[in-house]
Amino acid sequence: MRVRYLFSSRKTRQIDPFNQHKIAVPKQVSEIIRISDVVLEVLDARFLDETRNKEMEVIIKELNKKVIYVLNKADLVDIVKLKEEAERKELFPYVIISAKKGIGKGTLIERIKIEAKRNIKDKTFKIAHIGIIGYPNTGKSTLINFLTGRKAAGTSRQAGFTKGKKQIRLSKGILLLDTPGVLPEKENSQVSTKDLKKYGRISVETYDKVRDPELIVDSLVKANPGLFESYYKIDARGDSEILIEQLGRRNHFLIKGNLVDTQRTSRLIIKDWQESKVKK
Ligand SMILES: Nc1nc2c(ncn2[C@@H]2O[C@H](COP(=O)(O)OP(=O)(O)OP(=O)(O)O)[C@@H](O)[C@H]2O)c(=O)[nH]1
Ligand SMILES: [Mg+2]
Repeated sequence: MRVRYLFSSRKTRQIDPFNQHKIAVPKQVSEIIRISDVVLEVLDARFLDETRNKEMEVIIKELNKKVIYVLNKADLVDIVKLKEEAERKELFPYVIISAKKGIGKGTLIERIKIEAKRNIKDKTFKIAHIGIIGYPNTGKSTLINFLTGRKAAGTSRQAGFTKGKKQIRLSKGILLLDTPGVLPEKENSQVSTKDLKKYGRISVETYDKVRDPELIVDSLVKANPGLFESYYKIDARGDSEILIEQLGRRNHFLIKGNLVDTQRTSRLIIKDWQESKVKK
């Protein structure tokens, strides 16, 4: 028999049973996973491995919830290659979308409906709760707006924009639950230089907020030989200091003593990378 879902706020599950504002973000997100019937894990299509939160996936598994991998920002990659990668990595089920450019809405809604019907735990609620989780800045809130066709969730270029939980009705019987982006606890508690480089590379920290921008530029330049040199048309031969020096001078990013403002120039390079102007 087809299950019919009715929407009414009385019938939605209690999300805030304790003083949620006093609870750390990862706890809030695990609470969302607990009350969800289906979880959308939003990944950045450019960085599938790096934006998977394995800790959250363990929680999802323990709570026996269904996960759908939502590969967002597909406008920034080759979709054929992305598909191959998702198959190779067995990210099943996955849906490829671009929340910003409007790709994949029908497929995703269809998949949500299928999994919601299959996985709704407590039939008395008759409303499928769809938790949306992921690393900061992967496009969770943009996704909600894309799906609902409304500016229901706040979005920002800044990572870490969504602070609390928010529930938005997608349709009769389907409730979307937005969450703040979370990093695995082990990355969050002791941030290493390696993590900082990763955050810059995958936009968990946006260019204006990254700590040690010169270090991040250096790691980006080393990891992508020739890429930045050809984008900026600067012969830096893999030396990030030369790249920063020459680009800063060219853009007149100078400080007292006619020196290049290396911070500002580095942030520009990171911005161009994060916005995929410079890409492989
Ligand atoms: N190119 C591209 N950019 C996107 C896409 N979806 C979201 N973005 C951009 O990514 C940035 C972050 O979007 P949000 O929706 O605020 O991301 P979020 O996951 O809710 O971020 P937090 O709340 O900080 O965890 C914004 O600048 C969006 O415009 C997409 O499909 N393609
Ligand atoms: Mg958000």
